Amino acid sequence: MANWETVEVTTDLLICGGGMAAAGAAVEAAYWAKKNGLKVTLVDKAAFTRSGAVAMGLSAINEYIGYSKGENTCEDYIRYVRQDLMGIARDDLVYNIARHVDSSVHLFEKWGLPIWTDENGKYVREGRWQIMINGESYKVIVAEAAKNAMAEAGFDIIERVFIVGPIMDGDRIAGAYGFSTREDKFYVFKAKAVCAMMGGAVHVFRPRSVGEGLGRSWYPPFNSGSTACFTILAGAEMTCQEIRFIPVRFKDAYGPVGAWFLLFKSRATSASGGEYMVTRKAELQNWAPYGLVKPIPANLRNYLGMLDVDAGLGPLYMETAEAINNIAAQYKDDEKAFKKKMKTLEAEAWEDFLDMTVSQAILWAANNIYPEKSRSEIAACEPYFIGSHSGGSGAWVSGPEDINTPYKWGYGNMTTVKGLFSAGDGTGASSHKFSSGSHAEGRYAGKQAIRFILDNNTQPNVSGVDELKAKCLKPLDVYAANSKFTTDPMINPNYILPMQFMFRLQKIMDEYAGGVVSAFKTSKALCERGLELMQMLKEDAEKLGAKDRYDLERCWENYHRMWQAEAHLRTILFREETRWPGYYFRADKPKMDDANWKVFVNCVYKNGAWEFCKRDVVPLID
Ligand code: SFD
Ligand code: AMP
Repeated sequence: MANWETVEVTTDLLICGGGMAAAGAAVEAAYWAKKNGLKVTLVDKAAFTRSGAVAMGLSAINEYIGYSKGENTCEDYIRYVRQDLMGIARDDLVYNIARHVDSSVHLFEKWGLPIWTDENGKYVREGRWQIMINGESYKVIVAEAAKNAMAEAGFDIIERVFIVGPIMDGDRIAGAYGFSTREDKFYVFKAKAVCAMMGGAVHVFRPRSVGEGLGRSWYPPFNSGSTACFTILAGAEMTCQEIRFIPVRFKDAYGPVGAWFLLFKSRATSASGGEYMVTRKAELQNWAPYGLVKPIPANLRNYLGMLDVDAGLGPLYMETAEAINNIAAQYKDDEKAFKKKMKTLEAEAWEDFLDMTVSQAILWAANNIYPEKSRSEIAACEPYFIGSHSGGSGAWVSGPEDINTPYKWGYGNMTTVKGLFSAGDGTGASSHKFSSGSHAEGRYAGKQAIRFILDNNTQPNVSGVDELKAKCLKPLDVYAANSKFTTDPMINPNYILPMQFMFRLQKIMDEYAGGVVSAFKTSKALCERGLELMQMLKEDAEKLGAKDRYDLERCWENYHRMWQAEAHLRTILFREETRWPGYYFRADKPKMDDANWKVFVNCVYKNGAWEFCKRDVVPLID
């Protein structure tokens, strides 16, 4: 076996991940742990200051209720989220995040995040729920506050350690294991409670960017399904594993569209200029009642555009020039004011991308696109698993302790596994939390985890460390034992390299589970065949080979993606209807079936087998 040092860390609360949810958990847990003589440890596979989905920055905060300012109510937010997910959302979780999210945003501002304000000092709204920020350094600011809170309490943040999986003591979480991505060190973390907050999953499906732009995606490629895999293998019940998110983005560099639709009030059209949201409006009747309210659910907005593409009317375009000129036209009687407004709008258009998707600004420049002069192509992306945006997949967690909800088993945001908590992209059926809601949910989960520890203040038993180490380092051993058998170590019948493994996984998902190549359509027969191929891939996962530490990380990332993929395929197969056209279409069950399927589909992986069940959707309010 590879000769790596074993490092043991014993703590009370282990926070796995260092993104928005984990930063929230750290701030809150550090406070409550210090007060109660407990210890918190945070582990991130990257550098905390610039890790996760907000690494590059963001240009908006997408969940800000503004209830203390009388702008909106949390009840309105519940209705908005439920509607956007075609009726399938946990009101209790959405409400809990909504009632805490404004305070996270106010903290961000206190910590130094510049939020746009108007002449009266009011936050500038992008849309009803979103506010504009100068957010290039958003993550740096939020991480710094968490670092300070942890340092003041005397707690450690361990960076560049990749979490591979959970350690269990019977039905209770006992910790996690992983390895350093910089040194030859295997890590065992022993903890009384664990927060799994390692983000969503990208590159489970084949991306549109292959070869020429391999790795480019809208959501970060380094969010590789670790939270889903961790919670599944710990035995936690999972929910909404069929709800992937397909965003429409500026084509090829994946620049977000929210500012264009909401702030600039832009139209999206097909090549001949038809506005699909208008020309295809009648289609929305087929998805009533969800298709008939405002805002129209994100998947249905996608779907209408996809119908145009299927009919050969593409490419689709964002009418950027029209939108900018429409706004500036208000100043048309004053040439100087008109020019000034045009300059401001151009600057805002570029900053939107420079704040969060720099590559889109580069692509515009490379393609001679002047947003004020010409329109720009948009397209539906490959699917992502992201419980915090407009998807819904994640762990099934307990509702808040003070709310009358049927989904409750003790500690808010605890999974069905004792002591295992999650938030952000890790929790399901509570979409539209985004960066701010993930932070607020993380804070809540961190506090609840400390509460759990105070009530269960014993160190669970950790055994089998040598076996875990052997399992963790096995890809290095497999490679070392076999790589000399062929003249080119890239080609070897005794192992599979992580890149090839990922390509195989992505091909299965793309072609059988409704990815880009199959125009987001699948069926029972396709899912079943996909699962046969997945089974063989799973067998080959035992033969993953890593030539170095870097490759070892890639092996485990793809292993994590594989579990997310399997949960997804199986859940699509179980739900015999099409509920989210525009995300995926079950071609053999092309209609929504509220009578049988207005339910959560949940699954659990137990004793080597998957179990599925339906759980009622119980609204908190009308
Ligand atoms: O334009 C391991 N998001 C947006 N949210 C907003 O509020 N406004 C926006 O403008 C947003 N837009 C947007 C967004 C994201 C991206 C990439 C773009 C644009 C281009 C969404 C938010 O970013 C998102 O909701 C939250 O960040 C989710 O938080 P969280 O904590 O669930 O995930 P994370 O922040 O990605 O952090 C994950 C962490 O886990 C670490 N990690 N650590 C150890 N071991 C492992 N095995 C690990 N695997 C992962 C990561 O390093 C990271 O620290 S727009 O589209 O709407
Ligand atoms: P996006 O850039 O697509 O991630 O969107 C940012 C925010 O704007 C999210 O809250 C979206 O749900 C919302 N949004 C984007 N486009 C639209 C639209 N056409 N109508 C309503 N809301 C939208």
